[in-house]
Amino acid sequence: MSRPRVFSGIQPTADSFHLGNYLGALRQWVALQESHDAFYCVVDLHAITLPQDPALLRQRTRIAAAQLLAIGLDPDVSTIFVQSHVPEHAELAWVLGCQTGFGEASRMTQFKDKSAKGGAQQASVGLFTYPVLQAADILLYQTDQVPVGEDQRQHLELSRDLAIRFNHRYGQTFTVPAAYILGGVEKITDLQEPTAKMSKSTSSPQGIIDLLDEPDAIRRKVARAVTDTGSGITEDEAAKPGITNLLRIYSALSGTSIGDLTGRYAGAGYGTFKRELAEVVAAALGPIRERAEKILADEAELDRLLAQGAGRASAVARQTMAEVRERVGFLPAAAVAPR
Ligand code: ATP
Ligand code: LTN
Repeated sequence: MSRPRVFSGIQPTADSFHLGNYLGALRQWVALQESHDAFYCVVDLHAITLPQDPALLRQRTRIAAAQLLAIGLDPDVSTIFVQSHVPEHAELAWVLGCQTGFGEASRMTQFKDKSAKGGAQQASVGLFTYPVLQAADILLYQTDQVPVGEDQRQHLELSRDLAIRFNHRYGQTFTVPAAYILGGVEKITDLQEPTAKMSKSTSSPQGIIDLLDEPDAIRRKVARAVTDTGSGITEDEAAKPGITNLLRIYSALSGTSIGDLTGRYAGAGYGTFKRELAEVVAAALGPIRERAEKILADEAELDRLLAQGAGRASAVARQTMAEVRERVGFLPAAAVAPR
């Protein structure tokens, strides 16, 4: 029996992924490649929905891909590629956009949040249709499951609705994807503002631990993490959001349960706990940073691996798109006659 297919994507919009991305999503991508036929995509088309710098985008696309490899995704096992290398994403997004209601797209909460930040009138049409492009990503590959965080549930629902609608209007064409909401995955919060999620667009640099941070930066950030009044290292999201977040990070990276950690640190001060946590984080991220640096030092090899991924992705995407063209009624282009 063939393995179920998973597809997921991540935007190349920062100089490094952060601990929230890693524990909330990317680490599960690695686990899934063993049991699934996995497609993982650096979604650079999505990254231009907000104002951006071209040289930076190119650089961040390579950095994103290098980190995917550095965390343990195997390019011979998973298909790892860059979205813009497979033009069918944009092509299918157009067709799906024509099946999407204006009101339906207007209800997407991520658009409301992101457009509100810059003033709704400044937001691009691309930001508005972002979830339609995401649906195209997923449906192109006849995806069974989409591993994403809870924040992406609404976009997943739209992808499902579009698949069902298209199949109904034009005949069975797309697999209807299921959300694979990552269970047991904690939301990692901002070290400086422990009630807000750790986020590359809203957290301050001191609030984020980057996957590519040097050990000294990690030690400094953990040492300065906001803790709660009083003492005691216990899990209590409402009363002790700071310590609770640090406990979750410690547990996720060490594999020790929170119960065992609170037992071990009963009576210990915040200082001791943070010093030991910093070493756990530094030890977990060090090898990832070193591998990413090595991969980035050989751009030609990285680009070759991405071309290999794009080749594999294209083979599937072309097939789906050929079917879509026929279903929709586009006239096949005659082969160009030799001169
Ligand atoms: P932004 O806040 O700028 O939108 P982000 O930092 O939240 O960006 P995304 O690119 O939106 O990062 O997220 C990539 C993946 O990482 C998503 O699947 C998301 O669910 C997950 N993720 C992001 N932040 C966290 C977090 N703080 N805790 C757990 N998972 C997270
Ligand atoms: N919107 C997603 C990134 C993303 C994605 C996808 C995730 C783009 N295309 C397809 C899963 C499947 C995010 O912000 N995390």
